[in-house]
Formats: sequence, C-alpha cells, structure tokens
Amino acid sequence: MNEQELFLFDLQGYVTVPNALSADQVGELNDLLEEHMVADMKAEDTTKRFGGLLNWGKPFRDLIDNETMLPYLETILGRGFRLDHIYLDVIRAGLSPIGAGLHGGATPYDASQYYHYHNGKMYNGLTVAAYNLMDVNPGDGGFGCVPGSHKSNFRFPNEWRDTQNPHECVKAVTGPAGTAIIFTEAMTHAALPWKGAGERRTIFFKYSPFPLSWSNRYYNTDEYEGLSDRQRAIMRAPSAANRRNPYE
Ligand SMILES: O=C(O)CCC(=O)C(=O)O
Repeated sequence: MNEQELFLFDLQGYVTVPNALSADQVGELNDLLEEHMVADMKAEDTTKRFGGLLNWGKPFRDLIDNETMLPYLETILGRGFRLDHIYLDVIRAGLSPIGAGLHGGATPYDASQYYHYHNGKMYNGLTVAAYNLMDVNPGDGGFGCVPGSHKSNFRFPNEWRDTQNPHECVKAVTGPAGTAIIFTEAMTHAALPWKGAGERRTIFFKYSPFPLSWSNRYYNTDEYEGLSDRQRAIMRAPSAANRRNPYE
C-alpha cells in the first residue's frame, strides 16, 4: 500500500485496487459462478446472494490470501488479520439482496467496525475486499459510500439513508472487472440500485483484526479441500494468540 493509497484510505475510508484479479481469474470465477447460477438462480430473479463459495473451487479459495490484497489487509487490519465471512451478490436490476439503505458510519460507535488512528498507525474493525466480476461504469449504480464518514462525529441523517434518491454526499465507486474496492465497514455505505446494462457480480471477502469477529460463526478448515497453511492461518477463530503474523 503506497503513500497515496494510505492518504486516500485515511481520508475516504476506502481505496480501489485496479487489477486485483487477473483476466484469467475473472474468467475462472465467472465460469464457476455461472454453474451455480444455472442451478440456483431463476430467470425471473433480479438478485441473489450466494454463500458456500470456498467449496466452489480453488479460484475462490485463492482469494483468501490474494497476493495483491495482502499488503492492503496487513496495513489496514494489522498482522494476524482473519477471514470473517464471505458471500457473492448477483444483481440483474434494482435493489441488492440487502436493499438500498446506507449503513455503517463512525457514530454511533460500533465495536466490531471502527476506524482509529493512534501513534502513527491506523486500526480498523471489519474490512471488506469487494471484487468486481463484471464492469461497473458511471451511472450503473453498485457500491456507494459517503467518503470520510468512518470518522464522522455526528449520526448520518436517517432521511438520507435511501439510495434510491441519494444525497449528493453519496459517491458511486466504479471500476472494470477485476477491480477491488477495499473499505472499512465503519464508513457509511450501501448498494446503489443497479441500472447497468449487464449484471452486477460482486464477491465480498470480509476480514477482521486478530481478536475480533463480526460473524457469530467461525470456519472449520477441515471442511475445505486444498487449503495452504497460510490460508488456514487466516481462517482461524478470533484470539489474542493470533497477534503473531501468520505468514512468518
Ligand atoms: O456494494 C454493495 O453491494 C454494498 C455492500 C455492503 O453494504 C456491505 O458490504 O456491507
């Protein structure tokens, strides 16, 4: 993570990472997704959330410790960060599976998703690597956020929460397939209603610092084939013992 990205993450609460996935990875992930869409998504469905991704194949398991994202995760979450939970959303039109409401923000304080800066270092709670599997262009909708709200001292006005009629402080974050958006859940954010010509396909890998879990469930690494030692380490349950860097 370079100086410009550090500046932007501190300022905004997110940065985009171009080419976080190679064209080959995007192709493989889309192919696997399409098999599951044929099996589990009806023609009339406008949106669907998929879970169980780590059993879909190596291309999905490889995202646990995606080399491009590791330096960002280590800087943002610190050594020993852990995989908290993951899912994939397909949106053909309109609302995402979680609707249109902006959520998150520094106030009121949430002990599982926060942003602090102390002694020259940032500290974050739940942090997301959101990967575009399809292009997201200006005007399409997709990920929207209120940059800087991870540090806001006042509550986000309830009357501005609906992204079907977004306030001008809400920014749409775009990028071609393969782009990742890494953001702190402490920043106010939402899915802007989808208006793109094609589908929105986004994979969400959510990570927490070593002693913390947002999810009430932890991974059992014995349930997954072919994990590396590093991937198993990143999938550990929360514990102060994980302070040690799992990559050493
Ligand atoms: O990009 C989106 O669909 C919104 C994601 C979101 O709200 C979240 O990860 O909490």
